[in-house]
Amino acid sequence: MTRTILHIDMDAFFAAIEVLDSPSLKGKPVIVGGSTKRGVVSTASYEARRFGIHSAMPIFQAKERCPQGIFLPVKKDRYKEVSKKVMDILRDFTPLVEQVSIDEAYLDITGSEALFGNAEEIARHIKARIGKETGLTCSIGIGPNKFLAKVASDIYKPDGLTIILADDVDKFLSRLPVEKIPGVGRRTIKGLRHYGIKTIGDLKRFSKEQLLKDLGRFGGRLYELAKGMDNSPVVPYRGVKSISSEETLSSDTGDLSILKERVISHADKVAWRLRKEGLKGRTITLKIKLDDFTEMSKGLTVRYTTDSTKIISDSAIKQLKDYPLKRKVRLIGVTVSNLEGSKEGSQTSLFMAGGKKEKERKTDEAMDEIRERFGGKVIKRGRG
Ligand code: TTP
Ligand code: MG
Repeated sequence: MTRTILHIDMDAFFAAIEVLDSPSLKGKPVIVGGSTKRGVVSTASYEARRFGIHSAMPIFQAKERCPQGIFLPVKKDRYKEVSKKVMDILRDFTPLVEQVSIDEAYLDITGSEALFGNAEEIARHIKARIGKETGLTCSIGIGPNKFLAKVASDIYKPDGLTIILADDVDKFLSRLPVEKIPGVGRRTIKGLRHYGIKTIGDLKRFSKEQLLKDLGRFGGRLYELAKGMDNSPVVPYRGVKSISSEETLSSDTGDLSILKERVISHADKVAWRLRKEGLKGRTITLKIKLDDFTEMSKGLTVRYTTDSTKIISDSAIKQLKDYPLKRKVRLIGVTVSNLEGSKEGSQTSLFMAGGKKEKERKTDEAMDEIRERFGGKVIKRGRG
């Protein structure tokens, strides 16, 4: 089956956030990195890169190359907060989002095209939303697999959008230096140079047996990548312990009917992701942050693992009703934890067979189908 994979990589991520938070830095060489004597550069703005500054370079060297540079310490928590916002936006397009670093993710949008337009339209849509909601730019690559999508996203940066069509794979790869292959480190490059291999095109002159013999298993992988082949799946929620959805409300409110509606919407999103991933959870937690920034999150453990929209939203609403709201709410969300795979025939499947629960499952399935066909925006669940 042909797949459509997107690879998204934020531009000069840490530095771009620093510029966002201090607009006077715009257009200046900004270098973010360890502030100790032996610190290294985490990243640099594109202006600073013109001085030859790059990630992992010692700070003292960066200072020599660019004495007028603005050197800032790493604010990891702030970058994580923005990263979360970006990943949440991506998950609005498909639950098949695999985050691979703080600023990078793969999306499998095979089959999502009917919802949001073709791959290019989806990518433009994503860029627009990230721009609007975070103020940052990203680069996106589109290809028939993860490897090609990743290669594509690196071709044009910043604010790039590059598509590798199946017919153009050879053309794209033949001139690409081998170091652009993810996982190819200095040692492999040295080994490849030994055989006069500099580009991916050069790799293709060698047989699979030869590469396997000289480079071991990685040689076999290189042989496939050189042909543009990569079957590795997009694996969302790798080892995750919970799935959640939350939002900072556009204005603080104490209105229970508004809060209830938001809880249902977040419960629905979480349940949808669980179902798409073949996961079920036992603990449902309502998270609330009040306007004085105090936070409360209460969990409720249900008897059987579930992925049902109704059970999750009912439980979260119960927690909302039980909570004495003394102030206005600033943030609200729902988390499901205590997860297990639903395909292993858990107790729930027995419990679900027949009766009311069966009806709920059918409603969920019907809703998922509609959502897949027409997009998440068109269906809103009624209040349960
Ligand atoms: P990258 O995506 O590699 O770099 P970047 O986002 O700064 O720039 P580009 O536009 O080329 O994508 O890494 C993401 C963030 O991870 C980066 O902003 C800082 C951090 N990082 C380090 O802390 N150390 C490193 O060696 C690298 C490569 C990145
Ligand atoms: Mg980046």
